[in-house]
Amino acid sequence: MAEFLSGGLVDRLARNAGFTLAGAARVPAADTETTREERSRFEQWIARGAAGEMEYLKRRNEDGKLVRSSLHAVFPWAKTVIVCAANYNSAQPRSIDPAAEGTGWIARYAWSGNGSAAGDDEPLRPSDYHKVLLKRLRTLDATLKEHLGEFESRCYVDTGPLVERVYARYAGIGWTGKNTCILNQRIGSWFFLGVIVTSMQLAPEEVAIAAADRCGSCTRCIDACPTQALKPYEMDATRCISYLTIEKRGVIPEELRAGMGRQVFGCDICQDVCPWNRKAPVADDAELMPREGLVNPALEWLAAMDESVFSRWFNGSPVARAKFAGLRRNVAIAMGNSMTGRYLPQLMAWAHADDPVLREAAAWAAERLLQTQKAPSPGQEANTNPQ
Ligand code: B12
Ligand code: SF4
Ligand code: SF4
Repeated sequence: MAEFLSGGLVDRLARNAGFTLAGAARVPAADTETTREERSRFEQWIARGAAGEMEYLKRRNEDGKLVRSSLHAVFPWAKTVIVCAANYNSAQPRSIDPAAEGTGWIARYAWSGNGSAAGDDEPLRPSDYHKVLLKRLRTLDATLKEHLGEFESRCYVDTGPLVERVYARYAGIGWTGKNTCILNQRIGSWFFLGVIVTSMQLAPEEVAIAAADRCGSCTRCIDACPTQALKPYEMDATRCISYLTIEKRGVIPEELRAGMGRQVFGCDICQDVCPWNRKAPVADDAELMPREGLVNPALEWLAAMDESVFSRWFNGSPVARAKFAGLRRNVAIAMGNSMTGRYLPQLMAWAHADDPVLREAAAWAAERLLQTQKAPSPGQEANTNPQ
């Protein structure tokens, strides 16, 4: 068995496995200044209530330590974390670009479809980055073992006992932006992260060079956030539209609804305004291809979906996490923010729905429309979407 892991080998094999970038970082000793600082950032963030109802982030082990800041406790053998990034950028418009009237916004990361599994004239089947990246991580893990011999390892996309973005920074993938995303000078921030925790030592001469913080005096993301969820390098997730539309179940606090605008699943605004994403390269990835119907989807099309159409479109897609009920609640709020009176009949119908959350959101939205609606321009037609 080889004694050390080399960054060059990781990079080469990670690219062969389908990643855009990869790096490796030593797991720092349990009680250094750096680990203490990172741990206390995470603990304070949880203690402030910034994680909202995301209970999985708050899980503690039997010693009462937060699982996500206890890599040493969970895997005492862990020496190196390999961090891999997969670009999901596409040539489609941004959420902040002018869009057809009556359209909502689904976050870019959730458009993905599998081009390699579709026939020429068939629509793309949904794909989910968790599955796509995990498969690639396992391929990388197996090929590393072919080269180096057996070692302990665990592959994770989102679910490991670590904050992936912390290790992404240690591994030189990028810097932590003021919007809290990891940014890479060459490819911006439209990428997913996946990690392999390993028992292999990184060669002594291979210290990843941490990327310099290139946010400078820019504050565009903070200024653009419609719900004031950001302070520099820190997010209050309970105010973030991504949290509200994807993770939050039940009623969305009323004071945040107007800021949600037309976002019906996730939010891209603080990345869309980022100057480092202006020239971000477009991905060439058959498993993460944008599904056209999901770019600027018509609110009427989303509202008309029943559960079986929702399943056809979103089973196996990140959008499934919001569930049918969550997406309809979000569409009702986006309709309320549209200033378009033609949604009133739909909202009135939903105001009598069985689901109390939908009823409440629809009643709020109808009331808002009555106060804010623009008169329809002559000949204005309903925007009913795609397929
Ligand atoms: C929970 C979660 C969310 C929550 C909370 C987000 C948040 N900022 O924490 C919500 C639902 C809001 C969310 C939204 C999104 N998410 Co998310 N999310 C996660 C998840 C599962 C955990 C994140 C976490 O632990 N947060 C806790 C906080 C405290 O961590 P943190 O902000 O990263 O801060 C730590 C460090 O960065 C450091 N730190 C913070 N500030 C500073 C400043 C300095 C100077 C220093 C030195 C250190 C430092 O200390 C903190 C504590 O350790 C990760 C996957 C994972 N396992 O890590 C994906 C992840 C972060 N999300 C991702 C994505 C793509 C998104 C969205 C773009 C989706 C969308 N379009 O709607 C948005 C982006 C919103 C944004 N501006 O971050 C990607 C990010 C990729 C990238 N390039 O950064 C990840 C890594 C998923 C993945 N596997 O690819 N997400
Ligand atoms: S994702 Fe949207 S709501 Fe969340 S911090 Fe960024 S701009 Fe604000
Ligand atoms: S918008 Fe500006 S401050 Fe925000 S992450 Fe990008 S460069 Fe940094």
